[in-house]
Amino acid sequence: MSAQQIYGACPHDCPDTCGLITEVENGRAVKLYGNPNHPVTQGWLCAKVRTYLKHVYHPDRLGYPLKRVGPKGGNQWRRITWDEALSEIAERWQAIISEYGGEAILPYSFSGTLGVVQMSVSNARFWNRLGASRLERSICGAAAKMAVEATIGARQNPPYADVLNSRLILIWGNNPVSSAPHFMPWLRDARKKGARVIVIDPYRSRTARGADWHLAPHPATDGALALGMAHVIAAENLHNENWLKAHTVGWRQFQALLKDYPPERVSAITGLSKRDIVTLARRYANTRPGLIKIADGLQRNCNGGQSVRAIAALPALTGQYGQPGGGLFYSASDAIKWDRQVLHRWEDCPPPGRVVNMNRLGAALLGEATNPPVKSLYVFGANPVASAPNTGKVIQGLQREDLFTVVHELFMTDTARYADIVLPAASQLEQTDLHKPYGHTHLAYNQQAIPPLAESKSNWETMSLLAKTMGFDDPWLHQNPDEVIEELLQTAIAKNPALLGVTLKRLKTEGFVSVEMGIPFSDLHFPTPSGKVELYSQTLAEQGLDPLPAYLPADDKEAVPPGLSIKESPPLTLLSAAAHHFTSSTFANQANLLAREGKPFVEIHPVDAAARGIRDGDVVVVENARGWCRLQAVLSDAVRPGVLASPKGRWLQLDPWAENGHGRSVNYTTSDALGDMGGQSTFHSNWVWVKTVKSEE
Ligand SMILES: Nc1nc2c(c(=O)[nH]1)N[C@H]1C(S)=C(S)[C@@H](COP(=O)(O)OP(=O)(O)OC[C@H]3O[C@@H](n4cnc5c(=O)[nH]c(N)nc54)[C@H](O)[C@@H]3O)O[C@H]1N2
Ligand SMILES: Nc1nc2c(c(=O)[nH]1)N[C@H]1C(S)=C(S)[C@@H](COP(=O)(O)OP(=O)(O)OC[C@H]3O[C@@H](n4cnc5c(=O)[nH]c(N)nc54)[C@H](O)[C@@H]3O)O[C@H]1N2
Ligand code: SF4
Ligand SMILES: [Mo]
Repeated sequence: MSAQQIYGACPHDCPDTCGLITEVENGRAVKLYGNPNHPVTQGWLCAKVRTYLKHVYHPDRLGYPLKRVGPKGGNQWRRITWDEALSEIAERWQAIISEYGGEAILPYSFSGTLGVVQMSVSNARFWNRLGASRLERSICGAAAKMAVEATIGARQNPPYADVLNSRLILIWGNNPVSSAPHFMPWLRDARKKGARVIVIDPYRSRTARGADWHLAPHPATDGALALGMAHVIAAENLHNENWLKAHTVGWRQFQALLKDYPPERVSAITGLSKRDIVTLARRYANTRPGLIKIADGLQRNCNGGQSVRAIAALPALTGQYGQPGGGLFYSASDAIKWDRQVLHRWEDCPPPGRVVNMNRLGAALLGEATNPPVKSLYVFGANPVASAPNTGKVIQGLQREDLFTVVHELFMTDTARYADIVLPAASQLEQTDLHKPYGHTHLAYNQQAIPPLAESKSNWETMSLLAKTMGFDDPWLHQNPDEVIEELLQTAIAKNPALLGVTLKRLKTEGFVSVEMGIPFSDLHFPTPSGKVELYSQTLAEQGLDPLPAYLPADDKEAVPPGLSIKESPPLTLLSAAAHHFTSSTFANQANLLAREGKPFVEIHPVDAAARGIRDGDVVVVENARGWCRLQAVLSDAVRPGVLASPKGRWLQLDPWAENGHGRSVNYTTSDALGDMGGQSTFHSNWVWVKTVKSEE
C-alpha cells in the first residue's frame, strides 16, 4: 500500500508557519517534509522540524494521565485514568470556586502551538465560561504590539517577496537566520539584486555574520539610536516634510524632541561612534526604498515599547510607509482578524475575571494575586519553569502545598514535574487545526495525520471534557475542530473581503490558502484614531505614557545583590535570545538537536573574561540578586565588552551541573519586572555578575 500524504502546518512559535506534508502508512507517520507548493516553505524545513518524527515518536512522550504520589517536584507518579483525572480536577475546582470564586483558578498557556483551535480558542472559551482569571499574554511581543499599533495602527507586514524591491534592509534586533529562516532566501535574492543589509544587534548573531555591516550598540539603547538617526536626517534635510505634514500627527513635537539627540550624545549612550551614527542615518535616508525589519528580541527590555516607537518613526520621516520595498516589517498578526465573540464567547459567560500578568507568575503564586489568591493553576502549551522569568520565584510558588496544579503536556517538562496531575497531550500530527501565521498571510489547515498516541488528547478535546465534567453543556464548548474553524472563517469573511474564497473545503484539499494583502498602508490610511502615523500619540498620553518616544535608559537595580556597589563592581548585561536548534524550551530535550547546541554556554568578551580570570571552557557561575546558574564560558568577540549572551530554552532537569537533581538555567537570573508598555517581559534587561567555579570538567 502506498503512503497517504496529509497536509499540515508547523504549529511552533515562528513567523514562517511552514506547510508540512506527512506520509502515513498503517496509521504511522513514516515521513515528514516541507510542502513544495507552499510559497514561504518552498519544500524545505528548518533544522528543528526536519526531524519532527523524532519529536512525535520520542520515547519520553507522555502516554497516560498521572497523579503525584511523592512531594511536589519529586517526580513520583501513579498512572490514573482520564475519568479519575477529570473527576479529581472538577472536584477540586468546585471546592475552590465555592470558597474563593472562579478567579482563584489561573489558566497559563502560550506558545506550544500557535493553532487557532488548539490555542486561541482553547485558552478562551472554557476559561471564560468558568469565570477563571485571565492571563495577560505579555511574555513575548506585547510592548511592540502596543507601540506599533499606537504609531501606525496595526501590525501588518509586506510579503516576504517584497524585500526584492528593497535596496536597503535594516535588520534591527532580529535574527531571522534562526527565528524566521524562510525570510533568508528572499534576503539573499535581494542582495543579488544589489540590496545592502545592515544588522543592528549588540550580539553578532548568525544574521549579523552575513550582513554587509553590523552595528553593535549597547543593549536597550535602540530608542536613542533611532532618534539620533532621525536627528541627522532632519538636520541634513533628508526627511520628507510634505509627507510628514500630510500623513503624520505630531511632527513638530517630534522634531522638537530630536534636538536632544545629537550624534555626540547618542554616541555616548549607544557606544557607537559619531561617524557610524551619521553614516547609518544617511544610508537609511538615501538608499530607497529601505525596509526596517524588527522582531521581538529588541523590545524585551524595560524601555522596549518606546524603542519600537522611535524606530517606527523612521519610515514616516522618510515618507516610506506604503511603498514597495519600504516601511516597517514587524508582524502580520493584525492582517487577518477573528471575531472576538466567536473566539471568546464573552456574551455567553459570567463577567470577565481579573487579569494576571504571565511574567509575574511566581509573584502571583506567592501572594501578589490576592482577593482571591491563586489556588489552582492549569498549564498547557507552555513551560513556565523553563521559559518564564525569575525561575526561583516560579518554583517557590509551584511548591505551595495548597496550590492545585494541572499540566497538560507532551513531555515531563520542568513545569510538569511540579504538577499534582499531569495530562498527556497530542502532538500536531495527532490533531486538527487552522493556522494564521504571524509572518505572512497564507492560512494553513493542519489535518490530523495519525490517531493520538496512547491516551494523549488535544487541548480542545480536553477543554470539552473538562467542560462536560464541570457540567457546562453550551454547544460552543463541544464543537469539533472543523465546526470551530468554519464559524471563525464565516464571521471573519463577513468583515474582510480579502478572505472571500477561503473555505474549509479548499483549506482541506489544498493545505493552505493564500490571502493576498499586498503592501500594507499603500493607500496611506493608517488605522490609528487620526488615520495618520502618530508620532505623537494621544492614546498613549491618556494611558499615562509618554506620547513621544523619548529615550529612557534601561536598568535592572533589582538585580544588584545587597551591599554590592555597582561602581566598584559593574554588572554585565546578559542577553538570552533564541537558540538556533530549539523553539523556546520546545525541542530542548531532543538528543539530535541538543547535541547540536552543545552544553549550556555563555559567550563573554575576552576583556571581561580576563578581568575575572575566566578561561575559555571554564564553568562559570552567572548570578544576581534573583538567582544563579552554571554555564560554560565561551570567550568570544561576538559580544561587546559588558555584554554576555546565552541562548534561551534549556531544561533545568538536563543541566549538566545539576546538584541533588536540581538543575538551573539562565532564567534563574532574568527579571520579572514589567516593561514600559503592554506589561512586557524584560528578559534582556538583566544585570549579572560572573565568576569561575572550581570544576572537575
Ligand atoms: N530557532 C528559534 N526560532 C525561534 C525561537 C527560538 O527560540 N528558536 N523563538 C520564537 C519566538 S518565541 C520569538 S518571539 C521569535 C523572536 O524572534 P527574534 O526577535 O528574531 O529573536 P530573538 O533571538 O529573541 O532576538 C533577536 C535578536 O535581538 C537581539 N537583542 C537583544 N536585546 C537587544 C537590544 O536591546 N537591542 C537590539 N538591537 N537587539 C537586541 C538579540 O541579540 C538577538 O540576536 O523567534 C521565534 N523563532
Ligand atoms: N531567557 C529568556 N526566556 C524567554 C525568552 C527570552 O528571550 N529569554 N523569550 C520568551 C518568549 S519570546 C516566549 S514566546 C516564551 C515561550 O514560552 P512557552 O510558551 O512556555 O514555550 P515553551 O517553553 O516552548 O513551552 C511550550 C510547551 O508546550 C508544549 N506543547 C506543544 N504543543 C502542545 C499542545 O498542542 N498541547 C499542549 N498541552 N502542550 C503542547 C511543549 O511540549 C512545550 O513544553 O519564552 C520566553 N522565555
Ligand atoms: S519552526 Fe519555523 S521554519 Fe521551522 S518548520 Fe516550523 S514554521 Fe518552518
Ligand atoms: Mo516569543
